[in-house]
Amino acid sequence: MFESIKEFASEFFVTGDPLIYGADVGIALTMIAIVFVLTYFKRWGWLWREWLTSVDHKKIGIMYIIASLLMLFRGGVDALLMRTQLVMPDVEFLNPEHYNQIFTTHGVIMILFMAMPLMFGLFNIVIPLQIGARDVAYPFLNSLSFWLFFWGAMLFNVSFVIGGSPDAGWLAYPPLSELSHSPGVGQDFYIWGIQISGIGSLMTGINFIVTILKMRAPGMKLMQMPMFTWSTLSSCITIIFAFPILTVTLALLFLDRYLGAHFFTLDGGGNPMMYINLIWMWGHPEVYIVVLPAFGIFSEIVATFSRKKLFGYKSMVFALMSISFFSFFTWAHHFFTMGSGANVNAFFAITTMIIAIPTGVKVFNWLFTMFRGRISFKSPMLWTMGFIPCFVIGGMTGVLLSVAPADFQFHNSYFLIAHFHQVLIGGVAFGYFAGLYYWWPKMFGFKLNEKLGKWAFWLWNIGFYVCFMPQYFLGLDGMTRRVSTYGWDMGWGPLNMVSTIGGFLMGIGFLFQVWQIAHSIKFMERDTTGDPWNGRTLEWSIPSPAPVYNFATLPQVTAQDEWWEEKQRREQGHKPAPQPPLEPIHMPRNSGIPFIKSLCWFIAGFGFVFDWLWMAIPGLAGVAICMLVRSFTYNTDYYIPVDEVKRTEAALRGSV
Ligand code: HEM
Ligand SMILES: [Cu+2]
Repeated sequence: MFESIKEFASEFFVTGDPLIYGADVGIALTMIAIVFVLTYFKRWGWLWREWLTSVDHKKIGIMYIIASLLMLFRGGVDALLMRTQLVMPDVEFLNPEHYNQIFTTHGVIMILFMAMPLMFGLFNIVIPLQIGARDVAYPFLNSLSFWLFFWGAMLFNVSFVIGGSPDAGWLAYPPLSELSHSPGVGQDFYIWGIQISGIGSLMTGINFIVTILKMRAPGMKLMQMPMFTWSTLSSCITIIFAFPILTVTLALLFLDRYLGAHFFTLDGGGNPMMYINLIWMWGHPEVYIVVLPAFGIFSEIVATFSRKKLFGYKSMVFALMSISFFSFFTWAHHFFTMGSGANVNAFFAITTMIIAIPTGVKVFNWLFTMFRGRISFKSPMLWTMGFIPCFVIGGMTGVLLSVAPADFQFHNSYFLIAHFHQVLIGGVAFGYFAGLYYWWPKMFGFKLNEKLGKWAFWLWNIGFYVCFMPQYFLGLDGMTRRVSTYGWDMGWGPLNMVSTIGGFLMGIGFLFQVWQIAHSIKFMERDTTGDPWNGRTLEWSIPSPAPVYNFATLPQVTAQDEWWEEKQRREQGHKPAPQPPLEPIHMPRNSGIPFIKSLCWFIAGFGFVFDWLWMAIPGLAGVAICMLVRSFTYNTDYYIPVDEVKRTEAALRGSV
C-alpha cells in the first residue's frame, strides 16, 4: 500500500531533478507568501471584489499584463537554460529529454502565454478609451476570456512539476505527439492548456471586433479610427478565422490520443501531413495576429513623438488588411522540404514574398512621419526606433527563407531560429514594450522612470544583436535547431558562446525593467494632466487612471486624431463645445462566474490529462452549472447616479 502510494507520488510529482526541486520549493514558498500577505493585510475580500470578479476592461487589462510578464519570466528562464546548455561544446547541463521539454515549453509560453496576453492586455486597456467607449461590447465575456486564458496557462505550467512537460515542439507534430511516441501526460497538458486558453482568445477576438464596429463614439467614422484600433481590428479578424482551426486540430489530436482515433497516424489510415497543414493554417496567421498590433502601436507612437500626423493613413489601413488576408495563404512555406512539389512551393513562395510589400509600405510611412518631425526621444519612441532596423533585417531574412530552393538549405537550421526571434523579439516584444511604456501613465497615473528604462532598452537591444546575429552564421555553418549539444570538431563553440552572452544581456535588461517598475511605483510623481505625452487620440482626453465609466459624457468625434484637433482649437481660442448635461451611467455588474467557470475548466482539463473521469466529470458539471446560473441571473447591471459622476470628475479634474 505504502509502496504504491510512493510510486504514484514519484511519477505524479516529477522529481529527481534539481531544477524541478527548485521549482517545487519556489512555488510552495510563493504560495505561502501570497496566502500570508493576503491574510495578514486582510485583503482576500478586496482581491475578490475588486479584481477576480471585475468586468472592468481596464482591470482585466492590468491582470493580463501582470500574468504575461510572469510568463515572460518563465519563458525567459527556459531560454537562458537552453543557452547555458549550448554555451560550449559537450556541456552536460540539460540532458536531451530535458532540452526537448524546455524548447517546447519555451516556444508555447512565449507565443501563447506571453505575447498573446500582453497583446490582449493592451487591447483591453486602450481600445475602449481610444474609441470613446465606456467598455467593451461584452464585459462578462471579456472577464471569461481572461480567466480561461489564465487557467489554461496554469494548466500548461503545472506540467513542469506534475506529471511531466510536453516535449514534441511548440506545434506538437505527430507522430511525436501521438500516444505511441509520447505516452506520458505532457502532451495532454499541452492539448488542454492550449485548448482552454485558445477558446478565451477566440472570444476576445469576437468581443473586440464588435466593440470596434459598434461602440465607437458618435461621429467616429471607420477612416477616422486611430491606427492602433485598426491594427486591433485586423488582428481580431485574423483571430476569428485562425483560432477555430486550432481548436479543431487539437480536438482531433486529443481523439487520437484518448480514443485511439487515427486522424494523424499512418496506421489506421490517417496522415500526419494533415496535422502539419492544419496546425500551420493556424500557426502562420498566429504570428501575424501578434505582430499586427505592434504595427499599430508604432504608428501611434511615431505620430505622437514626432508631433505630426501619421503619414499615409489610408495606405497603412490597406497594408494591415492585406497582411491579414495574405497571412492565410502562406502556411505551406513551413514545409517546403516535405515534398509538396515545385508548383505548390512556387505558389507559397510568391504569396509569402507578397507580404513584404505592405510591410515595406508601413516602414516607409513611419520614416516619412518622422521626417522633419520634432522628435522627442522618450522611452516609447526609443523602443520604436530600436524596432525598425531589427524588424527590417528580420523581414529580409524572412524573404530569403521564402525562396523555396534556398529553404532546403536553411530549413530547421539556426538561420531560422535567428530569423523568427528577430521578428518576434524585435517586432512583437519590443512593440509591446513600447506600448506598455506609452500607455503606462494611462493605466496607473505615473510614468516609468526614464533612466532605468534607458538601461533596459540598451541591454535588450545590444543583447539582442549579440545573441541572434551569430546564429545566422551558425545556421549557414550547418548547426540545426533543437540540438541539445554538439562536438568540438564542429567549430560552433565561439559563436555559441557569444550568443549565450547576448541572451544573458537581455535577461539583465528584463531585470532592469522589473527594477524600473518597482522604483517607479515608489518614487514617481503622479501625472495629473492625463496627457503626459501630448497625445493625439481620445484616451488622453480623460484623467489617468480613467474612472470606471471612462467618459463622463461620450465625446463627439469630427476628425482623425480628435483630441489633437481639439487641443488645436482650444489654442486658437475656441471654447470647448458645450457639454450635454450628465446622465446616470449604465454599467455592468461584477460577477464571480467567469472565475469559477474557468476554474472548473481547469479541473476538468486536469482530470482529462490524467484520465481521471471522477475529476473531469464534476469539472464539466461545474461548467454547466455556471452557465445555468448565469442564464438565470437577471441582476447584471446598475446605474452610476449623476451625483457620483460629478463627485468623481471633480476629484479627478480638481487636481488638474
Ligand atoms: C528573450 C530572449 C530569448 C532567447 C535567448 C531565446 C532562445 C531560444 C532558444 C535557445 C530556442 C531553442 C532553439 C533550438 O534549440 O531549436 C528557442 C526556441 C524558440 N523560441 Fe525563443 N528565445 C527568446 C525569446 C523568445 C520570444 C520572445 C519568443 C516569442 C514571442 C520566442 C519563441 C520561440 C519559439 C516559438 C521557439 C521554437 C520552439 C520549438 O522549436 O518548438 N523566443 N528560443
Ligand atoms: Cu509562416
